[in-house]
Amino acid sequence: MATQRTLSIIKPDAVEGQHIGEILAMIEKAGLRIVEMKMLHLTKPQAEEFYAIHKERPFFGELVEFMTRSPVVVSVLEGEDAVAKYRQVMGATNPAEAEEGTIRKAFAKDVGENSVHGSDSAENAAKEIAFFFG
Ligand code: 3AN
Repeated sequence: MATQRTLSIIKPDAVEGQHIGEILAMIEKAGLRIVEMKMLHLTKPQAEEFYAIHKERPFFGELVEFMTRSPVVVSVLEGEDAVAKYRQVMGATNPAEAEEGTIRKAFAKDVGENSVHGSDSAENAAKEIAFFFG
């Protein structure tokens, strides 16, 4: 498997809980390199565009509200098989199902406020990296 890039977002719940440092440490310990990073406060139109794929889902309004509640930390991670590796470090979408040692097991409250986002494919990673870093 070649070197890949993926997009990570540390979401408002984790920023509010002051877990940025611990989450970045977990990412680096997993062998992923942080190659770009910034903190920003998403606007409603930005959050709606980023999550456009979920537009028809019943939780869309709640998701946009949550993602615009506080700043987020967006980063590009690089490494062998980075997309799958970061999904592993994140843990399951529902933190109740997340494995011990994962970010969501450690910090996430529920399926809505689940602390981190990671791209789900190399194709989406390229789109999401372009969305935030041009
Ligand atoms: P993942 O973030 O693990 O890729 P997705 O793509 O299914 O999971 O969901 C995207 C985001 O939408 C989740 N991170 C979560 O914040 C939100 N979400 C997913 N399912 C629900 C739900 N049932 N209720 C509220 N928010 C949800």
